Amino acid sequence: MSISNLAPIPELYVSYESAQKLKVEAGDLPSWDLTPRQICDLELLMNGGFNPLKGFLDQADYDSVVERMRLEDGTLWPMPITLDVSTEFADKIEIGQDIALRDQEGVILGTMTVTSRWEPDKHREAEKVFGADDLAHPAVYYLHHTAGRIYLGGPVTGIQPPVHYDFRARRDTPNELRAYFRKLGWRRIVAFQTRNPLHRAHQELTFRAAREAQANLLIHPVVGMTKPGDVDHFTRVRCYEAVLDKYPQATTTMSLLNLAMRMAGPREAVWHGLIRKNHGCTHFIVGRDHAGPGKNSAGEDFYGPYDAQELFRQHQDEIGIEMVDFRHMVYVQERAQYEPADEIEEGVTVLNISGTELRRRLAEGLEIPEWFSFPEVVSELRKTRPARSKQGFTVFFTGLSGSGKSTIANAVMVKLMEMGGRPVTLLDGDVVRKHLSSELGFSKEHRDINIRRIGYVASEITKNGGIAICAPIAPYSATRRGVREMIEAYGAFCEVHVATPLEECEKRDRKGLYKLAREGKIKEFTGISDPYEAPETPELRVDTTGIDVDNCAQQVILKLEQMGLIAGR
Ligand code: PPS
Repeated sequence: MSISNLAPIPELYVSYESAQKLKVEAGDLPSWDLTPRQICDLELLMNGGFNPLKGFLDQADYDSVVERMRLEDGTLWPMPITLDVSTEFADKIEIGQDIALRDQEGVILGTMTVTSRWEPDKHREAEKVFGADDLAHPAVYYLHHTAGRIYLGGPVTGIQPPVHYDFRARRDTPNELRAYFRKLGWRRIVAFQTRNPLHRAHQELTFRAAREAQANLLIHPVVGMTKPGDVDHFTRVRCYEAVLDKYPQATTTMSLLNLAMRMAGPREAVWHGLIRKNHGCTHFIVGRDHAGPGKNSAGEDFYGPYDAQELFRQHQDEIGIEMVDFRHMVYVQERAQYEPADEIEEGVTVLNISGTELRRRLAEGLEIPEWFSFPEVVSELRKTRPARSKQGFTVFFTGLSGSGKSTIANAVMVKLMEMGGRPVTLLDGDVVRKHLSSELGFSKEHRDINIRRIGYVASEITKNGGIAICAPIAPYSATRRGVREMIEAYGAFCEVHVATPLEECEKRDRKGLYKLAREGKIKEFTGISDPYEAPETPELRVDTTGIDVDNCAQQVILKLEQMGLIAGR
């Protein structure tokens, strides 16, 4: 079992000539614009990374995968790979019809014969696949708020792989890796999956794994989609490249995997194993809390730290790849080396820096010791994650019309400009509606588009090191959360709920709109005839009743200082 035969595995691509013909014919088919996650899935379906799948799951396979981690024919497969679409699109599709699958520029990557169309029970999918129907789980959030309502399934015909302009030479299909291993005479290969930069503990772990398995090492980082908030893959790949020369060149290689992770812990580990088996590996490293999604909404871990190892062990023979399991690695000061936590005797000094602590040190510009990471890695990380007081950020005010959002936002803007150092942009509700969203009304759909536009602009400002101050009503929690995620990929997000009660806003009625709303002359008016979902855990809540603007603005500034966004004097 532990020797790889490295014969090519089946792909879903047709020949070059057929692809040219098919591309022209597919131009007339109903076409679906793939989401970023679907593009990742399709690439691995087409190149054999998801072998034995031949397309997006049909309903029978989906039900079976959700319920028992197996395709209908009994083959082990833990993750539903589904083509989620809008109801509108699904309504136009007949069973048996072919559809074109296009990337975001409109290039046709493949076609799919639709053999199945259904509305999934997403609550069941969340419970069974991710272990809880809890929106704190990124994949559950995605399922309910990003994925389309209807799933289509059927076999895929591959025309061409998605184009990547970045790190081209570092990306390999399963068959390219198999050919490479064959060429070098590698027959035992241990794969290391990662979505984080490599620090010294990871290096030790991979060295040990290669020794234990007497195998060559494949560093196989995920560059498709990882957990929201992770270090971006450009930075990570630069970090990997910086440490690669610390590995023996003759026995180690690195390849990038365009996988969209789901953070499904145990099920994800089994899935990762199958994917590595397809890439020609014989061994797979599973450490502590593999593909863990973090804490649930009750503040507890979704999965136990070694649940993934447990599930992998149960299915190891079927996966066809051997697990190299590791306990948590920690640094033993007396011996100046990393060792598995469970092998260390009492009385020695154990050092460890958690992911959260590392982020804190980077955010605050504090020292990161040499025993923890490589100077090259730390310097790359510092370039993309400058200290918080030098990063861009967004202050997002939300509250009823007339609650005082704009007034406080203006005061905060002026104070920040007085401090200097970073450019400040105010995206006020009224101003945005004039310049960015003039065609939009106040239906839920239009409000959401409006807020997402604001979020997009704010995220660009944040990414480029500026300060964005937003002050829309933003009445819906899910949309605000989406904006938060967009921004937190680049910098801090400070949500300020301007919680002035409705009665007070109505009493002020600065623009006379409440009166008109009460008279029914303005429809869908927030607080009167349209909902406002108050934030449950904003960074700050202020009520302007009986408090002057300056005081409220001061509270915001203090909050920003406390969050480390404004450097103290
Ligand atoms: S939203 O829900 O976030 O998209 O709203 P926003 O872009 O902030 O726009 C709110 C301003 O538009 C005026 N206005 C209304 N508000 C709420 N409901 C209805 N139906 C409506 N119609 C017009 C109102 O002046 C809001 O401004 P503010 O500054 O919040 O008072």
